Amino acid sequence: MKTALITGATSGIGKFTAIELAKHNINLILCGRRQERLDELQNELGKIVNVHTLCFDVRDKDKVFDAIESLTDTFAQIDILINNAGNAHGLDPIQTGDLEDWDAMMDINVKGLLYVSKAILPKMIAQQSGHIINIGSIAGKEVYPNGNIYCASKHAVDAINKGMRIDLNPHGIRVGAIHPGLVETEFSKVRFKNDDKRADNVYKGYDPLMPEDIADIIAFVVTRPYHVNIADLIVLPTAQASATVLNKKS
Ligand code: NDP
Ligand code: 8X3
Repeated sequence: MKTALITGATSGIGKFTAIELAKHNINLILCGRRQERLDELQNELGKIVNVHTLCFDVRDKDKVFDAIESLTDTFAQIDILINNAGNAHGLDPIQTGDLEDWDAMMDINVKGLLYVSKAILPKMIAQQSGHIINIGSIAGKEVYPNGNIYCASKHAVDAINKGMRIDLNPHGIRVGAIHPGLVETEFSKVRFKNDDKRADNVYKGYDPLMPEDIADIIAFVVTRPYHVNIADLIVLPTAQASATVLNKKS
């Protein structure tokens, strides 16, 4: 049985990926900052597969390395890494953007992804196998008004994904990214700092992607035969044609 480590498993895409991978008999290491949510998921999915939880903030370098080093026995080997933890913080023009929002996006979406990957890579290199899926965004392929730093962070993920694939090529490690468009999760609630009305409005007037849609695609990607690596995938709701073109009815 394979083991997958999923960052950002407490909500949205990460949570539904955990549920989907359990259905495929993949053991799980679930990560996030909200321990009670990790516990709930462990109770539910632990009936199907082995589940271990790690509670840490991806921004905290020491905690990241301690958490990965603490893995023993059945959880010592990590076959699949889903680098999913991340969020947008704010949606402001660059001239009025909040420095704390900028720090959060660069520290979580870029540096956090790097710390987790750096901690896990020695295991995959020793195994001479592994599969890394980096969750980017349409914001990593295009830039939209007021998206500035979030888009920069996701463009960085796009570049890191490509760089990882090149550098890890001699070690037999598969690397690929999935770049979703609009997915209805807690994403907009975080971006708009718990302004629920503004957040809900993002997903009104069309059918957005649901986290289950991305989870389903991740399960497809990780269950391909070893010689198949899905390297780069953009997934949009049908109503969305690009980062800025959305067929919204209201
Ligand atoms: P959610 O807000 O629902 O989930 C975000 C997850 O990231 C949570 O589990 C959260 O866990 C975790 N997370 C956030 N900050 C940290 C941190 N500092 N340390 C550890 N974990 C953290 O959003 P989504 O599911 O939508 O987002 C998942 C990924 O998908 C992100 O990388 C996002 O950029 C990307 N994405 C989302 C899209 C969308 O429209 N929703 C579209 C394209 C990409 P906790 O708070 O418990 O730590
Ligand atoms: C999330 C999608 O369009 O809000 O990455 O940037 S978007």
